[in-house]
Amino acid sequence: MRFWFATPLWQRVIAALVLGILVGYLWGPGAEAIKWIGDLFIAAIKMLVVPLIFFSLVSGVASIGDLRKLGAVGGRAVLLFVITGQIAVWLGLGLGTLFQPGAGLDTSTIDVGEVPQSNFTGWTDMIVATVPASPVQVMADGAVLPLIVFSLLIGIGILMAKDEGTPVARVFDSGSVVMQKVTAIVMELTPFGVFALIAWVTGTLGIPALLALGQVVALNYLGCFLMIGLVYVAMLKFLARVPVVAFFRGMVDALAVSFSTASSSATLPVTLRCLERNIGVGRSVSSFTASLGATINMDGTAMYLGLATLFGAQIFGIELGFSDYIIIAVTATLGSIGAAGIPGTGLIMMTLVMGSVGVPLETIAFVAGADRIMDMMRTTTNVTSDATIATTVAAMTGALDREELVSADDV
Ligand code: DAS
Repeated sequence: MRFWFATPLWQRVIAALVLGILVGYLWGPGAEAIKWIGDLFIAAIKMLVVPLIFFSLVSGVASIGDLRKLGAVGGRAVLLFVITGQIAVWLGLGLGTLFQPGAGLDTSTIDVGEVPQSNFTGWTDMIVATVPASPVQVMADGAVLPLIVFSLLIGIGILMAKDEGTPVARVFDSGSVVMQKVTAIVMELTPFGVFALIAWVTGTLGIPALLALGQVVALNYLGCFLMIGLVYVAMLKFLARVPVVAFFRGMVDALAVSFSTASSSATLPVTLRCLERNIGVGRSVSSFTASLGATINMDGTAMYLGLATLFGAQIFGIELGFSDYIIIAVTATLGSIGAAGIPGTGLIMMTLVMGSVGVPLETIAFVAGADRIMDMMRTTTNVTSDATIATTVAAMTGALDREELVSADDV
C-alpha cells in the first residue's frame, strides 16, 4: 500500500495502461465484464464538472481584487485570451478533420446505449439559455454556459461588494481548494478506470483502437507545438517585440514544471517568478494576467477538447455539421475557461463538450489511458500562453523592463 502511494500517480496510470492492454488482448471481448469499473470512473469525473467550474471561476474572478484592474490590463489580457483560445479550438477541430484519427474503426460491437442527442435548438434559444433563470436547475442539468455566466456574475458581484464581499470571496477561495482536493481524490481512481477501460477497448476492438489512440496523442502534441511555434512566437515577435529565444530561456523553469506537474496552478508561482525576474514583466501585470490566465486561459486544453470530440464522433460514426463545430468551439472554450489548472481537468471537461453534440462518453475509454501524457503538453501550452499574453500586455502598457529580458540571455 505504501509503495502504491509512493509511486507518482502518472506512473501508476501508465502501468495500468500497459497492464490493461495486455489483459484486454488476452481476455478479448470478455473484458466487457470489467467495463463497469470504467463507467464508475467516468461518472466520478462527470460529478466534478459543475462544482469545479463554479468554485474555480468565482474565486478566479474574485482574486482580481479590484474591478478597475479589468481596465487597460484586464481588457487587453481577456481579449488575447479569447483570440488565442479561438485559434486553439479551431486548430484542434482542423487537425481532427484533416487527419480523421477515429475514422475507419469498426465499433459496431460496442453498445453505447442511449447516445445523448445534441441539445441544440437554434442560436436564439442558445443565447436566451445563457441566462441562468434557475441557477440551481442549471447546476442540476450541468448546463455549462449559464453556469459560467452565473459564476462570472457572482465573481464580479464580490468585486463590486468590496469589503462586504471579502467573507464570500474567502468561501469560494477555500471552496476552490476543496474542489481541487476532491478532484485529486477522484484522480486516484484513474489507474483503476484506465485499466478497465483500455482492457475493454483492446479486448473489443484490438490493436486498431490502440493505433487510433496513438494518432490522437501525436495530434495533441502537434497541435500544442503549432500553438507555441506559430501563435505565441508570432505574438512575441510582432506584438510584444521581444527576442523569442531569450523569452523561452527566461521561462524554461516554468515550462519544465508545467510539463512535469501537468498543473497550471501548481506552476503559477514559478511562472510569476520567471515573468518578473527573467522577462521583466511588472508585478501588477504579471500577477493579474498570469493568475487569471491560469484559471481561465487554457489554449492547450481548448485545442484538445476540439480534437478529442471529433475523434469520438469519428469512432462512433456521428455525423457532425458546421453548427455542431460551432457548438464544440463554444463549449470547448467554455470548458477551457471553467477548467481548473489541475491534472486531468481536460479529461473532465471532455464530458461536457461531447455531451453537447451527442458524442458518446465511451470515447473517454479510448483516451483516458494516455491522458496524462497528453495533459503534460497541454499544460505546457497553457502556461506558455499565459506567459506570452502577460509579456504582450506588459509591452503594450509600458510595464515591460526590456533590459531585464536581454539579461535573460545569461539565465
Ligand atoms: N492540466 C490542465 C492544466 O493544469 C490542462 C488540462 O488538463 O488540459 O492546465
